[in-house]
This record gives sequence, C-alpha cells and structure tokens, in this order.
Amino acid sequence: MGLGAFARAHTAVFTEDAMLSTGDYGWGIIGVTQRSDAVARQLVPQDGLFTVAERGEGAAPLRVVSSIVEAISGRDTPEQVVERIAAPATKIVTLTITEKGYRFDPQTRTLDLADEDIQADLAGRPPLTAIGQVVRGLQQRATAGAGPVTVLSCDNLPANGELAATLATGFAAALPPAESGPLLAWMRDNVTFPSTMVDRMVPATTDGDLAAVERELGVRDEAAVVAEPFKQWVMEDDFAAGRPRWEDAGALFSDDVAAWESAKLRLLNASHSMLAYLGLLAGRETISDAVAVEPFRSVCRRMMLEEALPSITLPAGLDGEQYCDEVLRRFANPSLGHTTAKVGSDGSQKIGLRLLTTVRGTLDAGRAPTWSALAVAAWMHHVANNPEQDLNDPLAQELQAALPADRTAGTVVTALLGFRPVVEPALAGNKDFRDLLLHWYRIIETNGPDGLGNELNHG
Ligand code: CS2
Repeated sequence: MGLGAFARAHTAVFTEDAMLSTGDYGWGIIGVTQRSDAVARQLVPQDGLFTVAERGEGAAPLRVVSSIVEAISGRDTPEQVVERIAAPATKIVTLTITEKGYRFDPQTRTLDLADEDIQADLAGRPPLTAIGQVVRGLQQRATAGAGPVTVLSCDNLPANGELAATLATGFAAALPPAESGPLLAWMRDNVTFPSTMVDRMVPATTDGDLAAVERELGVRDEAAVVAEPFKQWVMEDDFAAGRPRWEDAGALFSDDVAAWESAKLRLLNASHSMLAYLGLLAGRETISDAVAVEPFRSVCRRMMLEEALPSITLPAGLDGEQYCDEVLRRFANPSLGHTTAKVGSDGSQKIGLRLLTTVRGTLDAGRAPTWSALAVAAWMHHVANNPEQDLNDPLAQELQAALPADRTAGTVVTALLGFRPVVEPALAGNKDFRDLLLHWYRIIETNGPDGLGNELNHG
C-alpha cells in the first residue's frame, strides 16, 4: 500500500533482488496507490515495469524493475484493495504511506477516531483510509479463512510495527461488538506487525528525470524513479506467512530495530528537516545546495553529535560519528536533486518525531538543546512566513489558524508551542526551550542565514 517513488525504489527493488539472488520467483507486488491514481495509471500500460535511475557516486546503470505485477488505485477501487488483502495468495501487506497516512494522534499513538475519513470507514463505506483498507481486508480474510498475514510498516516512525498494530487493533475495536470481537481474536492469532527501518533518499521524479531516462533507455517510462545508490532495510523477523529472502538482497534482520529507527530518525531525518528549513530560508532549492552552506553544515553536524547522539542508544555495531559523516556525505550528492521543499513538507508530522524527541532528551540530561531548537525555530519561521497554500502540510489550515495576525518572535513561538498536535504540554511549558526558540527566531528574522554564521563563530 503506497506506490510512491520511495516504495518503488526500495521495497520493489529489495524484493526483485531477493528473487534474483535466490531464484525463487514466487513473489510479486500488487501496488496500491493512495490519494491519487496517477502511479497506477502510469504503471498499468507498462505492465508494472519501471526504471530506477541511481544518481551520484557509485551509481549503477539504469535498471528496469519487474517485481510489481499489478497496480491498482486505492482511492477509486477500494473494494478491489480489500479483496487483494483477503486473497489467500497475499502473504504480506507493506505500508509505505508516509507519516500522515496513519491518521494517529502523536501524543497518545492511538488511532484518531475523530478523523472524518476513519469515521466514514468505520461506518461501513468502501474504505478509503489505509488503516481502514487493511482492517477491512483482514476482516474479509478472517471470514474467508484465507490464513495468516503480515502487516509491515515501512515508514519513518518509531516502533512502526507496534504503531501499525495499535492502529489496526484500534480500528477493529471501534467496529460494532458483533464484528470486533471475532475480528480481534482472529487478528491476535493470525497477524504479525514487525517493525522496520527503511532508508534511501528518493526525490520526487521531475520531467527532466523522465526525459533523461528516455534518452538513456530509448523508451519513454512514465513511472521512472531516481534514487541515491545507498539503500538500507532493517527489520524484525516476525512474519506470519513467509517472506522473500530479503537478507539475500542486503536487508538486515535484527531484534534491535527500535535502536536502528531512532538513530535514523534523529540523526538522518532530523538533520534532513533542519537543512530543509534553513535551506528554504536561504533560498536553496536542494538539500545538496543547503548542506554546502557552511554554517548549515556545521549546525547540522553539531545537532547530531552534541544533542541527538548523546540522547539515543545506538544499535550494536553502528559507529555514531561515522554514521553522521556518512549522512552529510549523502546529503551532498549533487546529482540527486532532492528539494528542500519536498523534505520540508508535512512538517507537523515530522518535527515531533525527529527533533522534539532530541530536545526532550537533551533537556532531561540537563543540557541546552541549542541546535535542535534552531531547527525547530527554522520550521516555525517557515510556517509563519508562508501562506497556507504553500505550506504543503496536512495541518496547514490548523497551523495558520493558530497563528496571530501580528507575527513577532514572541507571538509565533507562543502560538506554535501551544499547537497540541505537534508539541506536548510539558515541553511547551519549558522555559529554557522557549528562550532558545525566541533567540533563534529573532536571529533568523533579523539577520537571516548570515546571522547563523556569526552566532557560530562566536559560540
Ligand atoms: C526525508 C525522507 O522527506 C523527508 O522527510 O527526510 O524522506 C528521507 O529522504 C528518507 O527517510 C531517507 O531514507
């Protein structure tokens, strides 16, 4: 579920590689698009084939991937999605639906039962939310006796398996008792939700990318994706109905996925977001342009080394400092064209998981979260200085409504600290954090990116 560029460049590639290296060709992916049917429309006339074009040092030649055997639209044919999930041949339901696709309350990590689409799915329409489709699929599977299945979240969320389980269970429990009782019992015995950590930088494909692929490949591919050469996948080995031998494609099976996930979220994704907002502020279009700005690169590195690393426990075998350097090297890939606008989108869904976790950890350790506060202040500045239609955030309207007409450092910081979907009350009331936000917000406002350079030189 979710057929965006990331799923094509990650899940589909790992799955094809597993088949190529084992000779077990019995797997195939039925790709389900989410909010738009565009990718299904692109893939169907191409028999599901698409190109992965690696960009940057060590890039492999163009490759046509064939692991997607069917592409359907979750928006237009929800009944078909439910049927596919319920089919005995389906063994794994992967979710690559981005943070906002889960419709959960970040403070309680439970399903947002006030969400209108969740309510409509619960009321029995052909389901349109991802969680609604999964659970209706499981329900039909239970009735049909189609056997166990694995639900595998592949999004950048801590403990994503546990979260998916909580949300699916929450949806099932909210059904009328006659339905929920048997369904919950069946799910307990037949469905597993392993956690995963996924990693590959995959920008949105541009017209220029499609034209370049066409020149090189000799045919037009409407569904081509570009990606960095690096890819990583770490997961818990808890599959209810078998799985491809992804380890033969380079995936790592581990009992310590939570540690891998927090390292990735709080080092890579956190600094990605930081660079996105600082970059947008300074008019840098891509992440590689942003990381080339010296104060940006340094503040990013210091945020990772001085604040994020000390507040997490690394998985065995991972060298923290090396990981940070590798992340900065990957950001600098000049051929990827990963835009600051894309990485900066959906900030309300990302800031809490990527940055506020480190702010809290650093404060709890009695230290000042100087650099992570800078990243949060840059996000606040972005939110306060862009009209709703340019925010590209599912909560754009709510964020704008929370902001006062008179936008000074004080009023913006107060309003956004009070924005409950992002900031928990305990953190919102922390004076040290608030002072840091005000400090950075004022510097950004009066001196822009140059102000940061001066601060660093004096700091
Ligand atoms: C990025 C991620 O858009 C974003 O928020 O931080 O998509 C990032 O590129 C991937 O998580 C890398 O694995």
